Amino acid sequence: MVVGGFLGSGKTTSILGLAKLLLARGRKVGIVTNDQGSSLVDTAFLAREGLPVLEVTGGCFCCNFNELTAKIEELAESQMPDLVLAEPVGSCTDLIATIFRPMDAEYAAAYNLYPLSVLADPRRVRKFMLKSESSVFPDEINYLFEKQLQEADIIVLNKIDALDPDDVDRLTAFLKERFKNARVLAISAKEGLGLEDWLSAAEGGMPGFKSLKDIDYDRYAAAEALLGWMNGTAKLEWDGPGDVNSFIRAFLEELREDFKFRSNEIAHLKVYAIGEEDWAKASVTDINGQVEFSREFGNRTPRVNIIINLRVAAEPDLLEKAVKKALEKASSREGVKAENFRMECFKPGRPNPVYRYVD
Ligand SMILES: Nc1nc2c(ncn2[C@@H]2O[C@H](COP(=O)(O)OP(=O)(O)OP(=O)(O)O)[C@@H](O)[C@H]2O)c(=O)[nH]1
Ligand SMILES: [Mg+2]
Repeated sequence: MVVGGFLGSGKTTSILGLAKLLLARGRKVGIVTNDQGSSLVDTAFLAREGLPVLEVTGGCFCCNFNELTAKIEELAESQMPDLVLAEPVGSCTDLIATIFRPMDAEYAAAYNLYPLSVLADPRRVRKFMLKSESSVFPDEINYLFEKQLQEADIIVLNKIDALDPDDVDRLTAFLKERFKNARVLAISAKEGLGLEDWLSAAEGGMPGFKSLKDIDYDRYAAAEALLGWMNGTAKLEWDGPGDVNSFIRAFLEELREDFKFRSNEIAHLKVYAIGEEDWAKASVTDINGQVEFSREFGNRTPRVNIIINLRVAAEPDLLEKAVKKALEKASSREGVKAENFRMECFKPGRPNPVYRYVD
């Protein structure tokens, strides 16, 4: 079951929700995550939940098709799962032509494919609807977002806990009207609302194999190239017990302010912190949004390791400077030493799928 959707739409949160639902029904699951770089918050987070998770790093599923199928086979052998949930990179599209059709051609005897689900963040849908002036995301990103939804069999409007019912109706009606061949569902991955209906729709459906015949790879590549990627790790040490939550909030808030000042739209800023006995995870998915914790540290602690993953419409060298500055500022304000800091900052290369089947 491939769970796609733009960066920050809630893929990892909903995969965790679906996995828990399946485990409660006595089913076995495996997960494959994916990223353009390495050091992934999502993999660490899902593994910490006790789920069998493998990752495809250094490029998207379509450009690493054989690695994806190798990881699925590895999971099949070691875990014998009933279902493998796969999270493609959030800036990736054309999954039907590059993943579904090749899988169907080569592996039909071994696996069944569930329909392609694509998650949508209400804020992103609204920006797409209104081409809102408050969005500093360029048109190319809207193009990518639209292509992701065009090939979806099931469009899943997520984060409805943050909407009033009228908005849910309005956004759902818009998505149904605009993407007529897709089934549209509304969920809250965070609160576990609507997950059962989504799973039933996926289990009861078949992929429509709606290849994007008219996708313009130059525009797609241009959209991906607008996004800068930063993956990094560091060790934080306090003299005594430190407030990890406060550090994460200060660090992410510093970055948000900086990107807002420069009008660099944020796709997703995420931090995962792990200590000896506890862990925390927090994100920012909107330039005007708040730091949202999926989990906070319960107690103070003297040291943690952190993973930082940022996806922002900015040049990699600007990202690098912004991260160093935010880390320095937040460390000095919170009285913590950041050591062993390593990061990679880059732009994804032009998408170059191993296979592309369009009829
Ligand atoms: N309010 C609300 N927040 C949510 C919901 N689902 C996810 N989020 C939050 O949205 C942010 C992004 O969630 P993720 O699950 O990491 O999103 P993702 O699509 O996997 O992100 P990438 O892997 O970076 O593309 C996190 O702060 C989540 O807690 C939801 O149903 N409601
Ligand atoms: Mg994710």
